[in-house]
Amino acid sequence: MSLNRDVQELRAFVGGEFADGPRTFDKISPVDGSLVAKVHEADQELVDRAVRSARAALDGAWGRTTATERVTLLRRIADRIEERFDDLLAAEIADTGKPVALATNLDVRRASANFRAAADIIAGTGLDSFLTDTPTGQALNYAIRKPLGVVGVIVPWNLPLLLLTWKVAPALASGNAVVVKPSEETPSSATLLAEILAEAGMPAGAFNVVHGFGPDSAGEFLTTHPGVDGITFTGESATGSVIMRAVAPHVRPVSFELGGKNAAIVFDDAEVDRAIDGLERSVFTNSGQICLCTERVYVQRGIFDEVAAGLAARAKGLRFGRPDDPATTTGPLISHTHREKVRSYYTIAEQEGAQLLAGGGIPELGPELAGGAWLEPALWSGVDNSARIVREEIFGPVAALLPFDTEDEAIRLANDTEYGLASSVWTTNLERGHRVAAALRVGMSWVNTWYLRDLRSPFGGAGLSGIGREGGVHSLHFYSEPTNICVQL
Ligand code: NAD
Ligand code: 6OD
Repeated sequence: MSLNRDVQELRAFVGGEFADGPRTFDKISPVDGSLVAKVHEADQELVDRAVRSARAALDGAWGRTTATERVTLLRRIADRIEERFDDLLAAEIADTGKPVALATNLDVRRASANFRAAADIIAGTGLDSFLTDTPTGQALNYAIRKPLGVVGVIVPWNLPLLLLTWKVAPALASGNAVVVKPSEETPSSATLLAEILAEAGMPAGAFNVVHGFGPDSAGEFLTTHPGVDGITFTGESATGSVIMRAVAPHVRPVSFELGGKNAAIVFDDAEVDRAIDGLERSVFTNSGQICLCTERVYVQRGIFDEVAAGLAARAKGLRFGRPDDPATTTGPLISHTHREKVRSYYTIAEQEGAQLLAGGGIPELGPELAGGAWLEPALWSGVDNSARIVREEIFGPVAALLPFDTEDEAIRLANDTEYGLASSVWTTNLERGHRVAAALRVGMSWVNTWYLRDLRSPFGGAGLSGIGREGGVHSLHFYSEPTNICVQL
């Protein structure tokens, strides 16, 4: 496949048609600094049109579809995504610079899988009904699920298509109309998805896209819009807090998948090579830009040096390069701004007296890639849980390694955070694996693996890492509301 693309012009998609915004902004490639796209930024008026189009779709043909019709449509969308696989892949890579193997196996594959999973859940969901004894006989109770209405979907840049479809598929399956705002850093695949959904037969207005930024732009216009019935958001915890305040005047429900400072715990009974393989994936995949990535590694003291040396060797073995080079394992960070944020923690680590085990610089990649947002990973030791590099989400290819002696201490250290998204536990003692996984205050805990997904499982975080769960029936619980009907028999 060729990853060479012309500079694109990306418009909003409103009421079944592409629409211009009043001005455009530039999307720049993180690989080499070249121009990827001119993106039409939505103003208040365009967001308002999108919300009104979504409402009109609910009041019209889309609102009258049966669950069975939606199941058929969602499966057709999944087929169309597979037919347009290469186009989506090129769009995703142009925006993010991630290596082709990663974008293929993680991002784009999950787009069709998300639609199929949502269709399967709706197809398999029945009514909850039961009989209630009353003084005058029995009553039949049942609940019907109704869509929330117009759902605002706001997503980040790290897994753009995966996270967008993760939310849009169950929202549409439940009968909602959506207005989505992709990240300003990754506008391409959402725009292509609009085209694909329309081709698959999605009625006009049921799926709308508005591009732009957060404050005083499309994001804020969407979250403050009185015509939006609920917001599902993935992004930073601080942004989640702003969005909570924005929806408060209209008392709208939110589903939040936010930041993390995820711990891995490696016990001295672990298969060490397997644990190092897992740590390599969980620290460096997507250059550490996955909310589930590990940034704190607690290692039992007896194997600390072995694990630290093993992971440092893996860091040194990462291959930077063009995304379409099959030998590339590691892409750039999403932007220069983000690289500077991550790099500021390299300085903080030095100030905190951390020992650098590997990386820590900017790789020399030659003139072709000189304009990109490239950064070596960094692994640190020699700090305790009070260090900023151990407490704050960095969202880059980084981890601090800390020793522990006992199981209780490992649990205490891992839980000593305001975040609560994910964890991984490495041990051959399965009783311990279950016990420790259950004791961690997180939404997801893996044992002897990392980021292994079954799309029916609940996904989300505790504390600063989010509100609510999505995935399988958990998504349906957010995207629809039950009405209980009680009939005296
Ligand atoms: P971000 O919060 O800066 O932006 C996310 C989205 O929100 C973007 O589309 C942005 O334009 C929009 N936005 C920003 N300010 C807004 C506002 N005031 N009102 C409305 N919308 C606004 O996050 P990011 O930098 O794009 O992504 C990285 C963050 O996302 C990390 O913290 C990461 O942990 C988190 N994340 C969490 C999960 C999860 O499932 N828990 C998944 C992926 C990323
Ligand atoms: O795999 C998923 O379904 C999911 N929501 C992943 C989130 C990753 C965060 O960056």
